[in-house]
Amino acid sequence: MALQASFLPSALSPHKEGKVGGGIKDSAFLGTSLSDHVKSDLNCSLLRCGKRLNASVGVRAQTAAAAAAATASPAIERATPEGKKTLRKGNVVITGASSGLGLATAKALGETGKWNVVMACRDFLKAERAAKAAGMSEGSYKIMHLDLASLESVRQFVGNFRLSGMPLDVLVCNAAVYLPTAREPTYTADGFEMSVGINHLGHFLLARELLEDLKASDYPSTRLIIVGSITGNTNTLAGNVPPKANLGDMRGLAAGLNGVKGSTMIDGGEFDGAKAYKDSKVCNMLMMQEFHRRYHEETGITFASLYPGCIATTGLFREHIPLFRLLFPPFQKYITKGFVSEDEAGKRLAQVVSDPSLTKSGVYWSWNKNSASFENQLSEEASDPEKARRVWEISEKLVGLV
Ligand code: LMG
Ligand code: NDP
Ligand code: PMR
Repeated sequence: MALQASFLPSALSPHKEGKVGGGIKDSAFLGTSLSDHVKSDLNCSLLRCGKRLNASVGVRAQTAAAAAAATASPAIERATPEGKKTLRKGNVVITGASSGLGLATAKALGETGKWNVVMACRDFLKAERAAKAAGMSEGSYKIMHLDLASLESVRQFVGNFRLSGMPLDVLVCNAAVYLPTAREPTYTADGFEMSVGINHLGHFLLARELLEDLKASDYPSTRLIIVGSITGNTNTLAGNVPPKANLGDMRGLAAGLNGVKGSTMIDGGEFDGAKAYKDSKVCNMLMMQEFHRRYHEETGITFASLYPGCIATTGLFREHIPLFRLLFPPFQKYITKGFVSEDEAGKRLAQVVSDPSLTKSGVYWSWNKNSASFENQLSEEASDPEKARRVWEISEKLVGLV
């Protein structure tokens, strides 16, 4: 409820009347104005909102009455075909926002004054300190506990988020671990190998559960974003540095990734932490496409993944040997020139969350040297529809959805 108290003033702030076009233009991010194409997309979204209202009220009914009253009535106003101006801030959940890319994105979105950021983190205190140290303003964020290494925690997070009464407009699946030096596998609470368990399976359950909430949102553009990576794409030089990603026939995944009945690796091979991470990123990119195929048309939700650039200074490399951590940033800065700062990467992800020109669904975004976004090509494996379907179907069994 504290969440609500801190976010309500902006949610209920008075609105100006205006045409849809004007309103949308005002909400453009980073000064980007709208193309006609996007305007018409957004108009469609607004109309769709009307259709979604019943569902919205259904979800809201699970929450406290006061919360429902606070959020439902402006939603009705927004849904009018005349197209009233957006009244409230957007609500975005970012997993793993206690450091690196997630934190930088939370800060970038919070600073626009247009977003309430829910930082979904496993370490509450660390997240609070990180938000303060980054200079995030008090009213712009709320920390909620989420440990992706436990499916129970994922379900609890979903329940707590719903109790808060906030609509969900954008979900960003960003958290990850990278365990390149581990000799033996470690496991999540549910017995899955840790990297795939956290990076893919935890997010898969979270995204599947929160899809209902995204569907119920009346926000003009709803999005589900998953952070992918170049290292999972074998059509690039970086993706060819061994060990390479490869899901094989997924026999290890199908057997539960627990090392009891089968392997801890998706492809059934020997444990390799660096490969497990890259495989998990392939799953992330496949998952986004499968969501797109199954739900984009019906829901209008934008499903996208991205490679934000090589953010060589983040906590992702905390488990790597000290020499690597020392040399990796200059290597990326001066040799590959793939380096990007945490701030810059945060702005990129923030664009994918809120820029009206990045509403296309089913896209894997990357940025060129001038920091301009473009639709990138995924590797053959990371864009294989049959693999996407199999990852989806096996994963829903593993996380108990079927
Ligand atoms: C693995 O080793 C381990 O097996 C695994 O357990 C895990 O730890 C994993 O990724 C972590 O590493 C892989 C091995 C790769 O990595 C290394 O040991 C290399 C360490 C190098 C560290 C890199 C950063 C430091 C670089 C130092 C440079 C000094 C910079 C100083 C800068 C100062 C500037 C002032 O093995 C290799 O490295 C072998 C090299 C493999 C190169 C792969 C290239 C393949 C190219 C294939 C081409 C394919 C073509 C694709 C075409 C695409 C076209 C679009
Ligand atoms: P960081 O390690 O800085 O951030 C990862 C975040 O994930 C941290 O906040 C961490 O929490 C959180 N996290 C880890 N495990 C869990 C868990 N079980 N439950 C909840 N949260 C968890 O790394 P980056 O910022 O670099 O990584 C962010 C994303 O960017 C990842 O998806 C990564 O794959 C991707 N990426 C990164 C690249 C890079 O060059 N750095 C390149 C391409 C993609 P805590 O703070 O508590 O440890
Ligand atoms: Mg890689 C050519 C460009 C390029 C880019 C953009 C990256 C990104 N890397 C590139 C090249 C190379 N790397 C080359 C030529 C080598 C051999 C020296 C190399 C090595 C290397 C290692 C050992 N690179 C790495 C590692 C890691 O441990 C990182 C990793 O694979 O984590 C899974 C990594 C990365 N290189 C990148 C990026 C973005 C990473 C971070 C991984 C990620 O988040 O996906």
